[in-house]
Amino acid sequence: MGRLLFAVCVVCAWDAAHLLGGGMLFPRDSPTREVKELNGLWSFRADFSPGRNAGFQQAWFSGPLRESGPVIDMPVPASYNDITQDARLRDFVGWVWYEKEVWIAVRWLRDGNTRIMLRVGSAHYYSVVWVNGEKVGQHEGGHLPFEADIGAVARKRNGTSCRITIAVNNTLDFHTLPPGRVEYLNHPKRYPSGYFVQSTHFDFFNYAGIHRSVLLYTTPKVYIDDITVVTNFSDSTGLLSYQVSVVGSTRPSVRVSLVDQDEKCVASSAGSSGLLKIVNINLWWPYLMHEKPGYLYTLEVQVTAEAGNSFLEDMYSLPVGVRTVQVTSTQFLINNKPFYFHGVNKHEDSDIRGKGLDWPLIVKDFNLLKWLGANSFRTSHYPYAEEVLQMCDRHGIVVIANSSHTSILIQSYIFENASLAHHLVVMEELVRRDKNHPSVVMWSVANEPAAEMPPAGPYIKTLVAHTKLLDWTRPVTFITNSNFAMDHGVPYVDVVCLNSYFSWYQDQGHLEVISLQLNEQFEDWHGKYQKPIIQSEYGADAVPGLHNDPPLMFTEEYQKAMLESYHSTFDQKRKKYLVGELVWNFADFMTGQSIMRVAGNKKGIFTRQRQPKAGAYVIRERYWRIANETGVMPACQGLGTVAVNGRSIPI
Ligand code: BDP
Repeated sequence: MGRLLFAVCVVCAWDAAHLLGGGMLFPRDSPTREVKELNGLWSFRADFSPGRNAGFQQAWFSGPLRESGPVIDMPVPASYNDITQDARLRDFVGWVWYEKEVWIAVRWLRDGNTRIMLRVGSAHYYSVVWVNGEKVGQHEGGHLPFEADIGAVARKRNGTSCRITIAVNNTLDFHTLPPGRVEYLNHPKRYPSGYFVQSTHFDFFNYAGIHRSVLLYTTPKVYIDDITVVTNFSDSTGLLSYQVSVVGSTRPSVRVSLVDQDEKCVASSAGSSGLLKIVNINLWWPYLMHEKPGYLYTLEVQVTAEAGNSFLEDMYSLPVGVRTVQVTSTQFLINNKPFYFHGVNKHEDSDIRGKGLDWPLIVKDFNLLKWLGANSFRTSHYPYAEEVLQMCDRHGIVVIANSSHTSILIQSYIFENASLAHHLVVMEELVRRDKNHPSVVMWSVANEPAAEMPPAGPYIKTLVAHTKLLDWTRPVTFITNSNFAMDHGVPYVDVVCLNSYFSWYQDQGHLEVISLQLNEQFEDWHGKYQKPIIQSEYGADAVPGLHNDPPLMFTEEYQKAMLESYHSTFDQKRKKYLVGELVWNFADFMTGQSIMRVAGNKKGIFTRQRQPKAGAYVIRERYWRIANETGVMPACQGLGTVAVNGRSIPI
């Protein structure tokens, strides 16, 4: 084991208790809860010591960070990599340290019946958290939230500010998700002593740091820990079964009411589980499938309980949508109607911020999705911010939710039990966090998991079975590369998702082979498995502004021509069993440096700055045409039309 990774494992061994037991309900204000954002500038230092563990040896958490060495300003949320001019920080591997001094309201501290929670939306990859020098917890894995109850520690210092220290390590090994490896290059004439590099076997930059919001929030001591809703309908009656889990009292009294968008209570019930019936239901529909897409009700949950001499009350409001999802051998059904995914694959990625949550970017991306006529996306290659899924719920954008597993690492190590154990935890965290989003219609347990290797079969089988146990209401899949052997793992999924790059990685420059090869791909896979298929990736790099006619690889013309060649075969197969097409990729994104990439992956139909390339207009024209053809979209939604390539396109 490399020395660097050893530093991570020593920390793990200190305290086996992980931060996350519950706490997957998104923190919201309510009459009984308060939320305080800790975003903004934090103090920051990367531990450049040779073993990367000076911070632990010298206990940097025990006093203000500025006293143990120099600090710089670091914005949160953001990846730290592109914030400075220092290439060493951009490419840093190991522990970085964040710190912020915050005030906690006296009313929070004085009320012993108030829980004070510290929540990190996500930090990549391994995090340890201290408050006033006391360790409050740790968490493995980026892209998912974790939290700690800091009430007891904060109350020890009533009346003074509170110092929050978070150490984050981005090292990836065979058993992390995604996997990677640290290579030590021991050649004294060629590399400095102790030289190592982090190899990653996935195609995006290993951005690191605190990527999503850090919050303090309160709940009463008796609190709503989790809510699960499952929905159905019969004719015009909606059915919503709910389950509320309460912590802190064995005999809580639970009341729920469902409120519509006119603020009318349409159903209510008492008890920690039950079934609500909603007459004249407004179903949740995808964008472009109904004139009112994304209809949400609010499930208001109220809990009261006696705790000692006190009477405690907690309230939480959960947005819910009523819809069903089903799969047949040839169709993907939403509310019993065939749904065709005409969408994109995305990345959480942008200039300067890296993978940091950024509201202007999120809203811009949703405007671009609508401009394209896209009704769906895949959260390639990891769980996205909760804020993004909330937008999807509200706008009716359908989501395939991915775990953080992606690798083209052809090594059986990544299928060992240690990887599987962590992968199962990630699926639990993911399903628990995202199960109530109507926009999420399918889980994907992995992306291109070297499916031609025999250990992949049982590994995928276990993951799919486990995910179905966690949530029986949604189909489960994994994303496979159509070039790899077919059998491992695929028999267990509900929908076959295929990535293929004909005339790009094979038959380079030969656009003329696409329709033959794509046809063969579809017929083989459907013939063998009799399951609906989604073309989950296809695309070509296009350097923006690079032109050649007739098309040459890397020009905008080539990307456009390649997309068009795929589309003609899609049109034949979508009459049969093809249920979706997701272009790779929505926008250009940063990757590690290699001769395969020109300052990042350029398969975006938009640039990294979200400007359309020629391919974006091809997709836009196609998606609006498909939406109009389904006949369910009311003409143009009254938004008007725009001329594209001499044609009138609705927006
Ligand atoms: C696919 C991978 C994706 C890559 C893409 C590409 O799933 O992560 O970015 O290839 O090479 O196989 O552009």
